Amino acid sequence: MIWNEKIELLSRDGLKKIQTNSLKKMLKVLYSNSSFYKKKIDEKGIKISEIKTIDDIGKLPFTDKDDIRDNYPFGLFNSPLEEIREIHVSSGTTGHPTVVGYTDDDLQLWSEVMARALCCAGANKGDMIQVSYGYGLFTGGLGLHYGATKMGLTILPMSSGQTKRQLQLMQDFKPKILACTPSYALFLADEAKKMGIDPSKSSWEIGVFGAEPWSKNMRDKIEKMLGLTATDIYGLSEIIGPGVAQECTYKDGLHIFSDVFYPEILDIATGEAVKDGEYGELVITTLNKTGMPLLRYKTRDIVKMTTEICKCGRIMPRISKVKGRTDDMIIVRGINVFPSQIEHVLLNMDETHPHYQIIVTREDNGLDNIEVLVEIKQELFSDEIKVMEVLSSKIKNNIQANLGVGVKVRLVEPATLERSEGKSVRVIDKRTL
Ligand code: DLL
Repeated sequence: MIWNEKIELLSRDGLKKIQTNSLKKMLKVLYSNSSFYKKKIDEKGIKISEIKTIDDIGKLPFTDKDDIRDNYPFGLFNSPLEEIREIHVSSGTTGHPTVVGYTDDDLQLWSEVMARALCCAGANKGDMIQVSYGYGLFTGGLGLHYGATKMGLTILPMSSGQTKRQLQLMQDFKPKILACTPSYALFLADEAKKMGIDPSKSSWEIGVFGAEPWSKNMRDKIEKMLGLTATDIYGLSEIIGPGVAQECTYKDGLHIFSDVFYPEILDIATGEAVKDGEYGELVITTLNKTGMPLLRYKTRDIVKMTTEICKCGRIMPRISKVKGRTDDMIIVRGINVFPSQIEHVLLNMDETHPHYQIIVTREDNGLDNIEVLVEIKQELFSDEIKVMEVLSSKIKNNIQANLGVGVKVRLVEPATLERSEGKSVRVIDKRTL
């Protein structure tokens, strides 16, 4: 089922008209309302009247995560605070987290794109969905919830965690759709086996998995273990949350809802548009948002895009699975982690040097682990295990409090971690993604 046939099956020309009109309208609002964007556009030496069609978008300035962080907390909001109905927060690089605000209209828009996404994944009105993304400041839980409400699904708002209960209620209520991170889906399968439940006989027929990178191999494994069709959902808080792009049941790329999120794929070195089918950084302009509209937002996600029409009939272009990032962000258990956050913690402690290394591994059950190797100061290094244990748990607690995800800490003697003359290797990611 296609949720919005008028838009999703619209001709290329029709789509272009909508994109052009929305961009022009948004530019007018931004230029008169937002001192941040007025300054950026003026600095670029361009007049908004020069933007005649969506194809002129390349003349406009970029926005990046630093702009959001530098204007913490509400500096990029383009509506008065009393019109902001909901706020979400995701991890920033250091210090400030990334804050995003939604007006009533934005929440409607989010529900609309999420309803499209759920239909794309194969959901039908009246199906039951188990939402096992975290509810709260993370956009996963509520984003899925809004779309499912709009579509008319029956919602089991589990949030993340409570794995035994998730499995128990799956058996009792028989939901057809499971929405969670792919790593949690694997974990659910493993835990089911431990409870004596055959996961391949689960009631779930459709998976809506995303928020972290996952490979085709991982898809095969999940599908086999849980006996369902696993589709990929992509999104980021800055743009709206989940619902930016979604795979249909042909599983051949994610349809990006480009009437509202205009995508460009740019060469990482030159910033120029790449050809159809070549990898580059995904840059998105939100064409209709009011709470925190963003112009040419650099997602730092590396994807390729095709405009070939999909077998499902949808005209919207498709992006590939995310191949990597242009920065050093890693995603562990659905939580975004920047090495600089760990550095920040270590620099604030007297006992440690800011020399560290992060090792990320994936267990057979699909769960990711972070181990942080930390150099401590010579004078504090002790032969007494107890002393070392106290220190290591202090570091561990500080890092966990900052990252919001559990880590292991291994203390190492000063000057044992390899120094580099160039970019130091902070992260060793042993996962096959
Ligand atoms: O992860 C929103 C989301 C929730 C998407 C639920 C899908 C499902 P953030 O926490 O802001 O938002 O993290 C955004 O996560 O820039 C990508 O690097 C990564 N990411 C999101 N979806 C995928 C995916 C949510 N399907 C960052 N594949 C993005 C690979 C993904 N990476």
